[in-house]
Amino acid sequence: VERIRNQKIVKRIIYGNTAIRFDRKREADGHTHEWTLYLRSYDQEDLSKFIRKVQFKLHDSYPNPLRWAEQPPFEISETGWGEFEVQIKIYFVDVNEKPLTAYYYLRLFQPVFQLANGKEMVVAEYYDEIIFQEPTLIMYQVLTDQ
Ligand code: SLL
Repeated sequence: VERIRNQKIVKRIIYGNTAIRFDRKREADGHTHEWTLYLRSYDQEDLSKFIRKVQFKLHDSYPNPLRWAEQPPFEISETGWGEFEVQIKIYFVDVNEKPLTAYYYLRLFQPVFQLANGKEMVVAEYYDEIIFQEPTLIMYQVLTDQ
């Protein structure tokens, strides 16, 4: 595989989640919140230029804990009652670039923000950087728009 020597390209990303509480706990399964978990660019870039798909591994209490997002927005929505650690695996456009694994703690209760309509929403986010050290030629091209 051809790689570009002495090149390092950094992409700034955010992973996070929003959550909204139900009016009352759902009797059937005890769920209390609807949430959305996402990966996005810190710089409003189109991540699909270099990311092929994102795998979110949820808590084992979920049926089919492996969830996929194959195009932007790279996000999934679910309901639940508890907070837990999510494994986020990022696959790149060039399969020769090894997938990247990140960990994120999904939050349902804090921090709470007041919406304009008087409702409350939890928004939790984490900043990170993807560093491409000596990227493959294909990755270099898509990362630099060439
Ligand atoms: C942990 N905090 O990290 C604990 C458990 C479990 C979250 C969190 C619902 C799953 C379902 C749900 O919210 N699970 O009913 O399908 O180990």
